[in-house]
Amino acid sequence: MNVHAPALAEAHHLDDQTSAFARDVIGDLSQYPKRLSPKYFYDAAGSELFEQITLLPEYYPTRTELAILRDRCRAIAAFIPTGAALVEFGAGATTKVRLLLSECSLGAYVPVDISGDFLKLQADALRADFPRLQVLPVAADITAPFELPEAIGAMPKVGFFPGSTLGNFEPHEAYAFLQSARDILGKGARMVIGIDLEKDERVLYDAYNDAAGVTARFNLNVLHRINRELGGDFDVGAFIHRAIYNRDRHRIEMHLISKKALTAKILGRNFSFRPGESIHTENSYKYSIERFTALARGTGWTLLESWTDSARMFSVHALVASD
Ligand code: AVI
Repeated sequence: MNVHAPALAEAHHLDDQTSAFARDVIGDLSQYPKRLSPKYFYDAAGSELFEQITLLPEYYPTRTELAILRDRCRAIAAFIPTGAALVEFGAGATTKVRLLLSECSLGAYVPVDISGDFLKLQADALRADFPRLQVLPVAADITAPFELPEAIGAMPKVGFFPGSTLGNFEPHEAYAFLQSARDILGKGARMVIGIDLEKDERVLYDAYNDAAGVTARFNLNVLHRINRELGGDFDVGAFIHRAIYNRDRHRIEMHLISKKALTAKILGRNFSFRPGESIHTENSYKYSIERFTALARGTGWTLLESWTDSARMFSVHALVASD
């Protein structure tokens, strides 16, 4: 379907961000199979649900990565040159970077995130705890090129991309992101990146099908968000959360499945669902260290060192831009 964003925005008095959301939702629900982009999970309610996910007993990635960063912070800090600018892509909560800050002598910390308000709050909290640290937030979409602050021009640059967010990118998007990060950081750049690893399928399944149902609420929240922000009339109770491991494609897939035949109206358009029909809402790719190394190499990065936990659940990698 051809979606004319300006006309849509004007007719419904939408601001820029909401009209981009409207355009993507209408376009993606007009496809077959239907889909929605995982970037729309993270409104205030979705971000709060994601914070709850990171604390779930079944969701191992966050606590495992934190343990690696805590246990290996000396070695990771040794990889970050003194006086470097640490550029965090998609800076959420600052828990992870704080582990590095206490070990490194940085010239500046540059958190980059699309949510300017959230970024400002995080930056103020960091300045209060690390008064000598120069914190220079940049409000930008990390999947598109952006400018770094002039003040860090002369400093060595180190990218920081924890959380295995790269796993939510399609392989071609992951490739483009790594290439673009290298261009943004420039010659001699370094990067510290967290990547979730392939493992026992049961462990993966449970991590995305928690017993308390928080991941289900996180997934369903995107329909509530469409109702809230786009005046949609989704019968959210008629959908169920489904997460499966797709072994051939090395990814967890999240879907919302319609329990019955129904129609949802969004901005004057009707979307019909058959019983059992899916909206594919997220992929979370799991890598082997070999496959990640090959991806990094193909995008102009050389792997210098990898750190994992003893069960090899999660990995953190030190990359250097190849000349
Ligand atoms: C943010 N991202 C790395 C999470 C993941 O595991 O793919 C998002 C998530 N989806 C369901 N649970 C967590």
